[in-house]
Amino acid sequence: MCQQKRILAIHDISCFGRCSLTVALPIISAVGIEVSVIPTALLSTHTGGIPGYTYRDLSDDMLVITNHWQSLDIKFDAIYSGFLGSSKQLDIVSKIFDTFAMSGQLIIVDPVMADNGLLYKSIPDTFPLEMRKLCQKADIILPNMTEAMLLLGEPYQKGPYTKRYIKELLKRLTALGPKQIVITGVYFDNKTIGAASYDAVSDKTEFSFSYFVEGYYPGTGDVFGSVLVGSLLVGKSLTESVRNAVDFTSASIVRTNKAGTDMRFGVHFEMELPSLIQRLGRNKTEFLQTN
Ligand code: PXL
Repeated sequence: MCQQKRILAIHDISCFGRCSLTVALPIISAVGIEVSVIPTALLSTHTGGIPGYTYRDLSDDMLVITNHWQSLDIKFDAIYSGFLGSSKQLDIVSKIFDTFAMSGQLIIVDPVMADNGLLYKSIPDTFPLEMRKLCQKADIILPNMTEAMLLLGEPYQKGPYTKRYIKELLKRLTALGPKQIVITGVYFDNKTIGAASYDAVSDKTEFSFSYFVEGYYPGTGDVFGSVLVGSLLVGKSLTESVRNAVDFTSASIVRTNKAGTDMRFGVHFEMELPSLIQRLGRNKTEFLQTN
């Protein structure tokens, strides 16, 4: 039997502001992958600079959903986790990984917890240490520079960085367990910014950059992660996938910057979807997996 590739996305729903599930769903679906979701929390907006957001923890629903799916014998080719509402949810996600584990499956953990040297408002100080344990179960982790330092338990340093510093950082992060590391927010000068990736099996480090645009755009980590995950699932290499994710995220930021809209409301990624589909969607049979 042929079955479409299926991913489980475990993130919050920020009802307004274009991040987490409201970007993961459209982006990954656009490239032909079936997306199932387990929402971790329901917020009126994300927590990145919009005051007065509401927050409902959905921990109790997470395992109930999992149990029902287990009874249906549902399988996932990949699991992609992002923003988690509490330390308790780290254990729940860990259990979800165990429940749906199967060979050949890709586990991607985006250790969403901080940016620009600071923990997000709703994240407790003890969280990074516990996030390290979840990362042990991942094949790939996607920290930004702040999250990378938190995972290593070291102080955050502002850039510009050197190639040597980033290469060492990538290698040291593989000591946590994952064989592939992608760090975002890497820059060697003030004109370009992008991502660095490392594959411990091939011992290969790659960099991918685009032009720097002034400003802080919440949700771009989720846009980046969703394109990366979609690209990997349609069969592209890690290097190609990082390139696709950098290009898509950068084009979305440029579009938003040109439009001049409130940066807190997220990036205009929607009009970039057709070019992503063209880039990834040529050979539809690639997305099918034979059970
Ligand atoms: O984009 C990361 C993210 C996801 N979910 C929520 C957030 C943030 C970043 O601020 O607040 C709720």
